[in-house]
Amino acid sequence: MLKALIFDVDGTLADTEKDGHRVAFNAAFKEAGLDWEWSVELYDKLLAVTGGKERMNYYLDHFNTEFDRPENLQEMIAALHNTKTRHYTELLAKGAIPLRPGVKRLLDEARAAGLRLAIATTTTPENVTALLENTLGKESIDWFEVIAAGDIVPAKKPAADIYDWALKEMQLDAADCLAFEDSENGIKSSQGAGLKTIITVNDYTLSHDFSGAAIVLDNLGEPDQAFSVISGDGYGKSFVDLVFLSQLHAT
Ligand code: XBP
Ligand code: MG
Repeated sequence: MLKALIFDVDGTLADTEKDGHRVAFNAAFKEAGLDWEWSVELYDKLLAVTGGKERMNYYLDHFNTEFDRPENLQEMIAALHNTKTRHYTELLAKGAIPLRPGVKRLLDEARAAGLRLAIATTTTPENVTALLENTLGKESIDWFEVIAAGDIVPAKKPAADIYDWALKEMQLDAADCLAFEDSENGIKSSQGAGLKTIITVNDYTLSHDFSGAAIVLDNLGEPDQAFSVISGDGYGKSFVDLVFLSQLHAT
């Protein structure tokens, strides 16, 4: 029986990477007097690694090997990450990033039907709160029974740990839930936890491998704005609602 929906945040609830996280990283680098600049193209490559601190390390290891590393590199990265979080949450407070099509409608429908809701993301908890507050209002934080985020588990996506953690907190079997993701690292994580997964792609994840997804869509769709099916059976539907999710879940 379908009892709960578990959502990724970045790329799934909102298109946060290109105009949100990337911009905030660059602002943090500038503020620290660094000449690091993450272009849209470079950021595509850096998205291979989830988590902001992990992404900065990956950048230095593979794209800026000539950087003269200080002895306390991890402290420096942690400080940069704090500054980045400040810039990111400020961007969200300005309303810079809207929710993706169908997200609010589906959350409303799920709540009205008594489905349980959770979040499983690699992003920092403050970022989740800021996104929810600035798009759905302060009270929306409480719509989610569990917000599994950031460093709560040591191994970030593609490891299954964050989904395993959320399922354990909710005392639910993976078979009674559906996950919503936008990326290859995301679906590896959700499928690793045994979750059937619905994918909504974005510009950065269009070419990812989504083998095994319940369905791959361009977005969740709205009654007046049909989704496009990229792969899978859309059952003749034009937007994702609970009837459609029940069909996907049962198949
Ligand atoms: C999201 C991420 C995050 C954000 C930055 O991955 O990779 O790292 O880019 O967040 P997913 P922090 O959507 O698969 O969870 O800087 O707060 O770590
Ligand atoms: Mg994502």
